[in-house]
Amino acid sequence: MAMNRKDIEALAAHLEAAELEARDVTKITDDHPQMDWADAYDIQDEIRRRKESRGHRTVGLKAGLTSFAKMKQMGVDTPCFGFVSDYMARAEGADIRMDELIHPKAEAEICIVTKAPLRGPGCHVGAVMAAIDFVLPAVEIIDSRYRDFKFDLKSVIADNTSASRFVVGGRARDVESLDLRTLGVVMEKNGRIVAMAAGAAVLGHPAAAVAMMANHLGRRGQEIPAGSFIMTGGVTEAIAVAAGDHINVRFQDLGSVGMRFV
Ligand code: OOG
Ligand code: MG
Repeated sequence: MAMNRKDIEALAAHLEAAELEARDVTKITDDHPQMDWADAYDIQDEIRRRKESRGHRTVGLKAGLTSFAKMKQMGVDTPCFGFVSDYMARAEGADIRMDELIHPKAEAEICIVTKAPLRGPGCHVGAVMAAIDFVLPAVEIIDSRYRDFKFDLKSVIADNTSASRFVVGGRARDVESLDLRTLGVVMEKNGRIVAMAAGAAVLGHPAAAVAMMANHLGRRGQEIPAGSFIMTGGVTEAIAVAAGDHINVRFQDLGSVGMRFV
């Protein structure tokens, strides 16, 4: 840890205010170049503590930058992990208000819900598969608090991996009836296909993102509890949206997830 508790708390307050007031800020490593990985996750944990202390529930975990398309788009080479809160959830088909957001982008995500706890180190795809209760599709709306959506990995981790809104839709399926690697995803904006991929785009297998998350949390003395909703990361690059846009994502065997931006 390179930063003291006071700086961690101040940066968490700074980034959370930017989120809640929908305004951008400069990336925090510009002013705090000494910040290390533990500091970045400590800032994120402090944002989570702040939200929970105001009564918001943490309703899911997310892996980010797990597909090559996303890593390439954002210029990073390592996945990151964050969380989503109750107030970020929107219903399938909902209107998503642009005036609450800065510069949102939509991404298609294969999600799982666990039925057993997962704890690293040593968590692997097999252990994750055994712990999956069911699989379901979602669209995540990310909204980096950083100017022009430009950041480095430490800054985006501190900013809770750009978490902003998410929509779970489609239908839940048993993992036994799916091949998560070949599961096709077609993303449409205003009726036109804008991106497509298969589940293997996520670290070769979406369950690998969950194993990586369990190993990451294990290093911080935490685990993935049973009953966790987990987004495994965008399968394609994220797509910028504006008021009036409609996003619809078709997931093979899992139905579709749509929303409109207003
Ligand atoms: C970081 C969050 C990435 C994903 O699914 O890759 C993410 C970002 O790109 O702003 O949620
Ligand atoms: Mg995501």
